Amino acid sequence: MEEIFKNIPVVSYEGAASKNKLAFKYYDANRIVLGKPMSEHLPFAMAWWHNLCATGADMFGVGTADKSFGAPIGTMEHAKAKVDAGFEFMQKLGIRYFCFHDVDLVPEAADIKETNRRLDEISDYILAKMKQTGVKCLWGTANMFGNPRYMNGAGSSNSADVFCFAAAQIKKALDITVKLGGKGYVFWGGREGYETLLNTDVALETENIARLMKMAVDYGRKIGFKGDFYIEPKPKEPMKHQYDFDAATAIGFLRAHGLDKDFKLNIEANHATLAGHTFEHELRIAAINGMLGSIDANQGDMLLGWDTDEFPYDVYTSTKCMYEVLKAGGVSGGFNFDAKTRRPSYTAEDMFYAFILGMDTFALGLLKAAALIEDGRIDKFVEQRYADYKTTEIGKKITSGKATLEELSAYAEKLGAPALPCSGRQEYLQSIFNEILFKN
Ligand code: XLS
Ligand code: NI
Ligand code: NI
Repeated sequence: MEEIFKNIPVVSYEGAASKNKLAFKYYDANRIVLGKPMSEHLPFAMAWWHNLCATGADMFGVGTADKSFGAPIGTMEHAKAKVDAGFEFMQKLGIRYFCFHDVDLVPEAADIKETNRRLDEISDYILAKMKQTGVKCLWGTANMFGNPRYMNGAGSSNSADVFCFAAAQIKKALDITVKLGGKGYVFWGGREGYETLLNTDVALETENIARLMKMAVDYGRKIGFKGDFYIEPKPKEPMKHQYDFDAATAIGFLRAHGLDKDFKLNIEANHATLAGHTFEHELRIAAINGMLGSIDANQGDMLLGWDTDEFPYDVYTSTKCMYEVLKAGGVSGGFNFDAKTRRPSYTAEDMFYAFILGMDTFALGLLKAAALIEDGRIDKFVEQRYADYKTTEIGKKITSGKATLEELSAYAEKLGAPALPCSGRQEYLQSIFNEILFKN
């Protein structure tokens, strides 16, 4: 088969001193960090939709990038050309996983039976490539937001026929995910949300979403899917009130509907900031609830305020992310670059530069997070800050869950007034962070 990215060699690690544009400066797959190779800490994935489909079109203009890969767009020949391009791309970068929506893989036909036949055909083709290359599937999902039928959402649609169509798409996307050995299956709420209460039954909509998810779990388990289902929280865009606003909201929803044993969360950096949170906050909330599943590794732009899906570049954030991930003992999923090159970065080389940037940003984050943990000062500070609950009788009583309000009230009366809590030392801790970030 003909090489598609002819001017691009296999990208390898050359170290921070290298000036080679097509080399990793920090991502050294075999380097051992805290007892594990970098590649195991960072199971990176390519998002089919951004990398192989998106051309840079936005609401003000058409695409700038040519993603035809030598085949006519909208044909099965093009679908296969994307597979060829994607596998060559992943191999050249040492990316070991991919993620997909059903409609990223094949052009949708007028009749779902024909779309499904196309999905069978393309998944055979992908499977053969996976066997040849060792590349794996991280997760699959169904696009239940693009087609006009989903104008009111999928599980949340007012139309039972649309609800059924969503069920059909999920069933097939699960079939393909299982066929490709995917580790996870994602529900991103898409248009599951609402614009105005004047026309919306929120109770019915959210219950129906849960019903659809429950059916997906039942079917998935029936066909042998052993992985995790994920909700990917996002607060806005496209809808004003998205039902999976953030990690805490999604966890509450999963628990309320008895879905928490089968589901974890897929946390996306850009969605976290849209929700008014930091990425690390969302990761921590997921982790402490046993729900940290997978990560959509990208970044937003605070000055724009929508889901800009940029490649990760901010090392402060990747360090804080990896700190959470290391503390949580890793992720069962991976790091999916749900990211696209900027519209003016439209060439094939830019696709590679983007992944090199993202992979190096996370490699640096991993190294710096490991250094923060090994340094230990921040951990120690946090431990001491809460020492009351480990060392004093009253503190221990509170955390044991045995204290009563009357007892604590009597204790407080005896105190007169408590001393101020110890200093939070934020600036001192931030200095440590900088010191470690910029130390060679
Ligand atoms: C959109 C989401 C989407 C999911 C998969 O904002 O990030 O790309 O990751 O449907
Ligand atoms: Ni997103
Ligand atoms: Ni995403």
